[in-house]
Amino acid sequence: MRLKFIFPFSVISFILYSFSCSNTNVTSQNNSGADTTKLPPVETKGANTDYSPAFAGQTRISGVRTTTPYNVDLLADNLGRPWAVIPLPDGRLLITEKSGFMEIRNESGTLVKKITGFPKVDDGGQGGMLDAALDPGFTTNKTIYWSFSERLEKGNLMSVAKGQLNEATGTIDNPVVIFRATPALRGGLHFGSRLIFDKDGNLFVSTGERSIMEGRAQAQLLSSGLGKIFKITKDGKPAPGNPFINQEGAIPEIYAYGIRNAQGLDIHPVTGELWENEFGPRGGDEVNIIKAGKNYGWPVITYGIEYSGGTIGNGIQQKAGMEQPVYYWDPVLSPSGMAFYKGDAIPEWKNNLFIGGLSSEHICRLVIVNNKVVGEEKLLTDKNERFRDVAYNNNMLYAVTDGGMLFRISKK
Ligand SMILES: [Ca+2]
Repeated sequence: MRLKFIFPFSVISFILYSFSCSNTNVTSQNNSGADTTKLPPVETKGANTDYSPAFAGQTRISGVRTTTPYNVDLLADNLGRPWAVIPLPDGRLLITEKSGFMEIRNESGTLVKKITGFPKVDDGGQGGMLDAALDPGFTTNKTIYWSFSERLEKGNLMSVAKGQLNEATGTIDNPVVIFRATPALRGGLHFGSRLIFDKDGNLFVSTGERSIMEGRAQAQLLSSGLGKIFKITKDGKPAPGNPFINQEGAIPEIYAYGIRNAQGLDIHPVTGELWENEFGPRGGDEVNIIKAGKNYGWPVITYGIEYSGGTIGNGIQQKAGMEQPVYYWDPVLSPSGMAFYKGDAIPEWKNNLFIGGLSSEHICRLVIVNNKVVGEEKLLTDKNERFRDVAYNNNMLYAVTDGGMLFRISKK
């Protein structure tokens, strides 16, 4: 019975693949044979809009169901307000806390060390200590990078800092701010932010447009650091080859623009491309593949509407020169941190994307074939938690929630 379903899907995928791609590096992208039984879309609520997707499968794709048995273990329920979970090379976990510190927890979730001494964070609203990333040479140099909302004289903004993790003293040594997403505005919303290193040792940084109208318009301006994806060196300088590095008036750290509030970043394990998710307004949460110099459309095009119900701008969803999301939700996912599952233990999960859902209170699993979403599943819906971040390590997923919980998901 199973072959009957798998066979046609695989053949169609192969044919599509053969026509669409000559790069042999992409051939091993997972085809998730176990997921070919198509279920109804997992989204059953009415949409906010009658907007039409730009292509079939851009929203409300068929549902899928994981068949490999897996465990969900609650490792801790005594975190404060965790914002990110980052696996360390030895399997322990570095967890950022919104109020301005970090923790090291062991693989069982027990607190090993609280880390303090960071520059002061402005933790009102959505601000605070946000994401962290380990230097590629962390094992020897102990250097970490983190993003946070920082209060300056004229307002606040998203900043990136680095320092050395000193576990013995429980402090961060030599903390220094290396980048600021200017201008500072007064507000407590849409700071982003996630950090991830590329294969060359440069750091991708996401930020938001601060929600207020003054910031929203700046998402389209290359002279503003709001609503952007940046690519910087370990010293916070523009990464070599950045798309606007020689353009007068442009901030040279900008890698892509037209972003609303980018809450998730990860690099696809097969294609090496940067994937991003961002909060839409009311409807229109998005997943994008971020490419150098591209405009992701906010606030000119969007599948969402104002929270008050009105259209945004001219109420258009597509425009030449602006990128379409790979996938979007209407009414809502409320996406946060995300990770690709890079292991083999749960075979149908290989190279799937797992996104923390905040108001939707689940982890969203997206099956992806040739850069298109082909299946969606809701996981951990019984926890009634806002999932703030999802991380992958060693065939397992870790997730932290606004309720202070740390979960591990692994093959049974
Ligand atoms: Ca967009």
